[in-house]
Amino acid sequence: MRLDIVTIFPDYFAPLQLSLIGKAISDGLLDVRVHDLRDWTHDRHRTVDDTPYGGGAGMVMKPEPWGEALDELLASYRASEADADSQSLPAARPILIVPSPAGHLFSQSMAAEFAVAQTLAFACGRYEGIDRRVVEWASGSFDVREVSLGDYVLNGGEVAALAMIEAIVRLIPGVIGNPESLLEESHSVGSQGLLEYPVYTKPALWRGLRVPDVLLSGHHGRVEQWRRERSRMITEDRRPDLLQ
Ligand code: JFB
Repeated sequence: MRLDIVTIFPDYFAPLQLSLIGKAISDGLLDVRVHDLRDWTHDRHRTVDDTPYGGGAGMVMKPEPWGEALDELLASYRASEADADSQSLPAARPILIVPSPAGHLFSQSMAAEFAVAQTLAFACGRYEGIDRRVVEWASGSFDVREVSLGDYVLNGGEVAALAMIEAIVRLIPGVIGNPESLLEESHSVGSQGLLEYPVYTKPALWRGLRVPDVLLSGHHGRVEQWRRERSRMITEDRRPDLLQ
């Protein structure tokens, strides 16, 4: 997968070099390119924002640097399309994810959909957001998806993009050592809409707290039943909406 990120804060994405995602990059499963939006400004102050038409508080991201940044991504995609081309396949439209508090709610099924994309880009806004015409224009060349991480307010798209990228990349085949573990997780297809059961490891007695006996019994059937029960109890308590 090729993953491009456009932001005025490239440093936010330094953690992508770590752990599982860093390994996916060094294994060649993932090609991440982080771009500074200010590289596509032309004034002395590298200005990316301006006052909103119609008035109101805050600033809005100017369309011109975004237009030039996305033009350059598209040109770079075309330059590396030799790949799909050599198999005489039409290149799929690149996906442009625009984190937004007004977006569709991000979900595990979206992560799974994005994980099979060949080309993903993130447009991380700041201030009060990006001039609307950028998304309008980009829709001519990209499959544009405006997505929200959740119902709370962030200062920009960067933290949302990082979370989405982690959820997406761990689903790319080969990124996670044991793919069976993916199926049992909360919110995965195999979880049957339940949250995960509690987990324990050694020692069996710690600070006066014992691991439930059933988990030490070696009785696989009873372990399974206990885990299902606990999953259901926890889901009923914390996320009754998932049981509907
Ligand atoms: C995403 C952003 C802002 C307007 C602008 C760009 N779940 C989420 N909450 N907030 C964001 C998000 C996601 N995804 C988010 C992009 C931008 C917030 N801002 C700041 C906050 C409120 N209204 C600018």
